[in-house]
Amino acid sequence: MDQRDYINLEQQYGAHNYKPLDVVLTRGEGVWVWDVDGKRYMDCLSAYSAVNQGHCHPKILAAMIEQAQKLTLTSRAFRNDQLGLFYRELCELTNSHKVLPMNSGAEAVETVIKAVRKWGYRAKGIAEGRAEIIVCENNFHGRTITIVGFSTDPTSREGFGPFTPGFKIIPFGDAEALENAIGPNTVGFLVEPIQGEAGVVIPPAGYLKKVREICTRHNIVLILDEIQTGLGRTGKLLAEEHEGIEADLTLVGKALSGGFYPVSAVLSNSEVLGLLRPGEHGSTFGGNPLACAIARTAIRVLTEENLIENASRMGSYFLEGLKNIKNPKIKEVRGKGLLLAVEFYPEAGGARSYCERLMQNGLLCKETHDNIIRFAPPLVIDEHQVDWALERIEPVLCS
Ligand code: IF1
Repeated sequence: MDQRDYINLEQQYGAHNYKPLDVVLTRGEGVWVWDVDGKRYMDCLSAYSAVNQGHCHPKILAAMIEQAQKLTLTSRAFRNDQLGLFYRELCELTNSHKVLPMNSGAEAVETVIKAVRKWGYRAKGIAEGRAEIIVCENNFHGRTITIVGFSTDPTSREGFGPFTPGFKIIPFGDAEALENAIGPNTVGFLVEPIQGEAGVVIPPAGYLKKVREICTRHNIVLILDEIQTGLGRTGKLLAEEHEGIEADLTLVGKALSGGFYPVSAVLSNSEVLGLLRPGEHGSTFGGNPLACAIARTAIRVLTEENLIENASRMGSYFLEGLKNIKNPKIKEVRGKGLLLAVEFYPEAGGARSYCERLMQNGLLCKETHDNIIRFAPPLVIDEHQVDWALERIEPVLCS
């Protein structure tokens, strides 16, 4: 079979809920992926920051194989010898007190919505059924009905109603808007430290610090969705560290498994998770021994291989190189660590066409919101590879 045959199979039998680039990948290693014709590309998306450790990291693979030959799934009806170790290692890494393990990022978000509502009723004394959670415009927290119900992106929500009540939407980056939106039934504020899907939107300096103070003063649970920004992507273990704050609840996923398995978690620095009682929440695969063994190695690789510090250094180097590309069609180049974006003016004709041409030059990138290209390679990237990328990005972005 050739590329077209694979594409035709997807077109014929698959729902068309994506519009992928027409590249059929068959192998990945580090920052590189290869298509079925043997052409090599640099992955500048990292599966939306799920392969921060690089494709098919050998240590995580070895951990997966070893565990898969022993025990993969017990359900939480019984205990297993990986879960407690995963809890301890993740809590020590993130300075958390409690963990609730799930599978997808959206499940972690749904979990935190349930937990913070329960906290509102049991600890804050809010009337049952009246809890309110504040979110931001242009948020992306997943694709479930509850989550898209508080999205401001028409593509994410049109045609999927009716939606879950109990959410209030405010502008991102505006701490005063948060202060003004808080009411007697507000239980939490859910926000991405940097809005990924919105196009790597970085809030004004000091925003998260102000948000932390406001939530503390009003006894509101601060929930940071670090599913994309966390685990080294922005040059810190968690993006909250850029502002020196600690969320009450933090969501992680994606790179928590290094791209080998769906693993997500709610991390708690407060009493909130302690309010959940047996039988009130769970999932078949949540906290399974295979997921835990994989995640334990995935987080160990981040620290043992200094990937967080590398993301900071290589991110600054990559950002500087992108900023040196001069083209009047470019509106802004921005980023934090290895979460970078180039935004074009609308008259440039749309970011998709640039992604198509970048693919011809050996780079796989993804446009977001029409005029923005995200550059987010695996955190293992080295200086030569950044140079390799910039040499191929420059002629395309200058055209
Ligand atoms: C798709 C976007 C990125 C996330 C944040 C929760 C989740 C995500 C900050 C949910 C997931 C993924 C979903 C994936 C593409 C990708 C994405 F384009 F959709 F918006 F990264 F920006 N919080 N983001 O970024 O985690 O349930 O997917 O494990 O839907 O195609 P999930």
